[in-house]
Amino acid sequence: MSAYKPPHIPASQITPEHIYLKRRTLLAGLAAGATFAAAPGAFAAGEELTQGEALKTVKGPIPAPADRKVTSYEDITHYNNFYEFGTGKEDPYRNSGDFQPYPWTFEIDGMVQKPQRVDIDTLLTKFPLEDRTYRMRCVEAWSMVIPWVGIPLKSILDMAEPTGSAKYVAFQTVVRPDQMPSQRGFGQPMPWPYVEGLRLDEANHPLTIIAVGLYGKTLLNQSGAPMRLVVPWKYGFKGIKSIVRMTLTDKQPPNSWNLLQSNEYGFYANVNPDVPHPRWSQASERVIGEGGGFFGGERIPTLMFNGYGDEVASLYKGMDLKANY
Ligand SMILES: Nc1nc2c(c(=O)[nH]1)N[C@H]1C(S)=C(S)[C@@H](COP(=O)(O)O)O[C@H]1N2
Ligand SMILES: [Mo]
Repeated sequence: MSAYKPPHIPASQITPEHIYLKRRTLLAGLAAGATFAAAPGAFAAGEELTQGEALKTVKGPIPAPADRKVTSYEDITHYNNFYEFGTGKEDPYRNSGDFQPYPWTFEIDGMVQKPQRVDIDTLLTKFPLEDRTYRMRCVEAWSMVIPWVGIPLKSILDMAEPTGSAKYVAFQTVVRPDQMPSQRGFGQPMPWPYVEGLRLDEANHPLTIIAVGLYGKTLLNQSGAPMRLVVPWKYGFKGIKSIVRMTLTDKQPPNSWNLLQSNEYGFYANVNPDVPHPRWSQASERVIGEGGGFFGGERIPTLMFNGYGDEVASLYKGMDLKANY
């Protein structure tokens, strides 16, 4: 069951239509003397996807939150948590310049009928890229509204045909000490790889996506290029970045923040204003970019399940949400 099987069609033989068309446009632009040379690495070989490239997206099934302003691209890409590049909020954008997100492949393995290695180009070819504007609530009590571009995680997992015994999905971030400064040397902030997990019904929920972009463009390194998890009713640390492995399993997978501080960070991590963090209240949140820039920010009340209770509360019927924090 764990035997590696290559995908049926080598991904290198496929150019997704929306990428193909854009490449043609870019190449035509180049021929016409346009100034793409300014973009770092963009289309140097005329082949690879790169960060911040325009994607063709379709309207997603979930309306954007009506009560909130979408956070600026500047704030979304300059205020991040991505400890592989440092623990400061601006470290990920400052220190991620060496990271090469393309080409990229990831594995789907474990309790599946068809374990496989998938090329990200295959994902971009196979599925419509949906606009999904979600609230994003970090466990540190700050929040944004992010216009993700993504694919339902269920569509991706189903390619591998999970077996009846699979109950959870375990996720892993890439380990590349040569490209991720906090993965080398002394004083590393946490053990690598960063790992996360979901119950299979959470993973299959229609709100759960793998994001491949935001603001209609491929992800920048600091946001988890080229693909990261987004589970909008959970604290941000569940949204594991730069994923290289998804393993279907029958055991609850470990997750990095729980391994680090199990009394402060649980497996479920559902946004819940009534369950305080041991060191601070979760009843309200600081809105990044509103009235105070990065470090100030208007405070608003935090919503149960981050405002997605109508969609997801039934997943936790009968569960003690204080014990399962
Ligand atoms: N691999 C990895 N994934 C990660 C993190 C990290 O440090 N490493 N930080 C998490 C935390 S705590 C949050 S709040 C979100 C932040 O996502 P953003 O920077 O895109 O807002 O990413 C999550 N995913
Ligand atoms: Mo977070």
